Amino acid sequence: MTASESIERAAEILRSAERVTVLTGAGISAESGLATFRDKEEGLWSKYDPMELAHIDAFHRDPELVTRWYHWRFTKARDCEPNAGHDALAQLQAWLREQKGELTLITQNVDGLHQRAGAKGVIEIHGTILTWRCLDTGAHYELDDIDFSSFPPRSEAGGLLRPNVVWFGEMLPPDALFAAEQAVSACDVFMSIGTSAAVWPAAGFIDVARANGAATMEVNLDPTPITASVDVSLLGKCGDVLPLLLEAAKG
Ligand code: BV8
Repeated sequence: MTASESIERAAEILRSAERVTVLTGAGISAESGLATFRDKEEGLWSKYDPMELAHIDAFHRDPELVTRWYHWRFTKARDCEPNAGHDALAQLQAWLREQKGELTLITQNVDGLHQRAGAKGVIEIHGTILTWRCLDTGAHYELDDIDFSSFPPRSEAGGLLRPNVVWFGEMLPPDALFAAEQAVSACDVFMSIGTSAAVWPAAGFIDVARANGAATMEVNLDPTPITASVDVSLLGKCGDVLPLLLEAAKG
């Protein structure tokens, strides 16, 4: 299939969809200027592997390094803007709702950009970088309420503060995982967008959707382990492909 035939095929599937479930990864935030996990971070962090730093063991081993990394990441997330890919997904969700359908957006990203683009009911299965919590009291803090003059930051109770993200080696938040599994099991279309489809349990969502009869699609810059098995593969940048798909679906 040519690229435009693939877009039309995907649009045709979306036009007849009632329940669409989308899983996004770091690739959809790349055009906002946020490095993905598999691209090398630029500058100071180029010598660290994100897959190593985003681990509960790394935090216990070196809380200063890990909290500096997350401070650096959230300042970039706060200073950047949602891109055309985030905007198109939020508009697709609104359009499907007008057609009496629904789109559930599950994200592995912790940057909050889907919400800033207007997406509703976003399921953050790997948490968020935009709030932190005290290991001693469990109290949650907004970024502006945290003293980052020293690392690792501490609460006024003196406890260590950590970001509310899910690290490798940690369980996913039960409520988010349950909501995601519900959406994956009940959808008639499953879209994997901007993710290398390599991190579990999110990487298994497409298998559950397919087993329940959903049509499957992928939007990604590069091929991934699921590219060969989806019904429609759209290779390209989210910021280019998703607006085209939205326009084609709306006819
Ligand atoms: C758990 C938050 C129970 C923090 C993250 C089963 C089998 C094997 C291993 C496991 C398994 N079950 C559990 C595991 C262990 C582990 C895991 O999956 N390991 C992997 C590496 C094999 N999983 C866990 O630990 C999970 N917990 O299951 O609890 C348990 C516990 C212990 C042991 C067993 C069970 C917790 C996982 C969550 C970790 N937290 N993030 C933070 O953000 O700092 S993961 C983090 O990495 C992201 O959230 C994301 O999930 C992942 C990176 O993936 P992507 O988002 O896809 O990003 P990536 O860079 O890889 O790819 C980007 C893609 O975009 C590329 O394909 C690229 O081509 C494309 N792209 C780039 N630019 C664009 C683009 N596409 C379109 N347009 C563009 N412009």
